[in-house]
Amino acid sequence: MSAQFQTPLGGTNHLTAAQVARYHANGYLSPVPALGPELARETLARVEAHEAQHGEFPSKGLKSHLYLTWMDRVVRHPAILDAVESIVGPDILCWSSRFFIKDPGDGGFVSWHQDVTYWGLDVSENILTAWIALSPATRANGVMKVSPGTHRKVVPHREGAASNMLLRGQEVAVDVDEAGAVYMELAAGEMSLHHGLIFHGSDNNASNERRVGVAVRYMPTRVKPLDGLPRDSVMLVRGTDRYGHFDLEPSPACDLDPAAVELHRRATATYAQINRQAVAKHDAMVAAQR
Ligand SMILES: O=C(O)CCC(=O)C(=O)O
Repeated sequence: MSAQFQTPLGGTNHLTAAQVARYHANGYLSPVPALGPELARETLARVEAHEAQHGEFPSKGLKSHLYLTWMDRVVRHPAILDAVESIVGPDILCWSSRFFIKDPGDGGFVSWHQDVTYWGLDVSENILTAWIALSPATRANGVMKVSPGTHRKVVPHREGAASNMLLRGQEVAVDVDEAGAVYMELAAGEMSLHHGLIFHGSDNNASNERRVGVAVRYMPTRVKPLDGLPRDSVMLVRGTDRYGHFDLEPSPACDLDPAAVELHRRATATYAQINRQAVAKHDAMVAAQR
């Protein structure tokens, strides 16, 4: 718990029972207060300063919280963790994080997909993403869309088109109710929460502004990795890990600390192997459901 943390509204950022019920019924909840406008602005400035100095983030900034203190602060932010705790309980792991940056005219889009199918984790578990807007996320700049209620079962995926921003370009191989899609517009500093199995994606950025968001993946400590995969690592961001299913990652001592950079290199290389092997397991899971 974070008794000392005050949201801009005062108090903590835990969800109400009605919000939690809505999340479970629909598979998402949006908008939810997160970093607030000032910290969002400051974090965006740090993202852009980092890009100016080092170029594009490797692997879309996967797990940059392992070597950047200001991203560690984002994934551990009490307002975010309060809301996440309302859904996953008090013992919380950050499994991963990554940037989703769309520049005007870059053509980047995200096809409809389910997240957890490629992560090597037990898909029946309560695994969610907090998608945090560092700049406003609008219909014009390619805000994230969800298909409500699609979080109850795993569906087959195929690997999709080139300007797809996903690591494997994957997309669901079933029809999606586009007309029923909900576009989760956010102000900078707000977030949406989405279930690991909900169908979601986003259109290209047709505006003149950059859309910058960071997706942080959280889960309870009890979640098990699928059998037979390389051992994965995660960060304990709240509570206690009584299970030991994963190696625990430390916070970086300083930005680009060499030990943290090396840990990040190893963690992302392990994830690349898990991701490849999880595809076959996903196909088996879908077949078992039929
Ligand atoms: O940022 C987007 O447009 C899509 C994000 C996404 O697919 C995710 O968070 O899993």
